[in-house]
Amino acid sequence: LDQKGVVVWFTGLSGCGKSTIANELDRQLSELGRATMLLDGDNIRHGLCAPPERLAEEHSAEFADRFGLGFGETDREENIRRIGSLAALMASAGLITLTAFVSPYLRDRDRVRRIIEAGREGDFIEVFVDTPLEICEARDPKGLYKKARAGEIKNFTGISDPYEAPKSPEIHLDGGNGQTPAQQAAEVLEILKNR
Ligand code: GGZ
Repeated sequence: LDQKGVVVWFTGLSGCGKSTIANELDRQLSELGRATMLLDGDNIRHGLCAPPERLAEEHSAEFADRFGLGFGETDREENIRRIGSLAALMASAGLITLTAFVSPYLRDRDRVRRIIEAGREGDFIEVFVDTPLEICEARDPKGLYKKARAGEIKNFTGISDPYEAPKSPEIHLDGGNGQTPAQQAAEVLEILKNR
């Protein structure tokens, strides 16, 4: 591949737009002929990091217990560890690797950063999609905030679970300023081009 791999790590609340922006950026990069890989809940939480309910159906209760990942602190930690390792491998193969996970804990994100930057300084680009909770909750595309408010979902980020905002992300997108996902993706693309 005639390109250098990199990990572009989107983080933010559920409904902040990170997955939409990452998908749009993926499309823009592909148009430029770049080889990319996008990791998000849609392809990761169905397989590599499937929740216990799913593994119980596919395998057994015991298997689900041992390997299933939910949304408690240690399950999120392991989720991010697996995704980080996968992203590091993909970047080392030269892919522009985009990830879109809530990844609410500073420590977990910094651990991924250290692993990726160990071999390749500057190859971890953290993108904080900073959309106010009120906006995310008003969007509520899957009705999850409503359920969380009603107590039907435990450990819901922003409602009953913490979100630790990045202190010095490489890119800080203001999700409350009316920009479209395409414009936000274009902003990230410009920064990638300049690197
Ligand atoms: C946060 C949850 C939860 C809880 C289910 N807390 O908007 P979505 O639906 O598509 O994105 C959220 C996704 C979060 O999974 P991640 O793998 O990104 O989380 S983490 O990085 O923290 O491990 C949301 C849905 O799954 N979801 N329950 N309790 N989001």
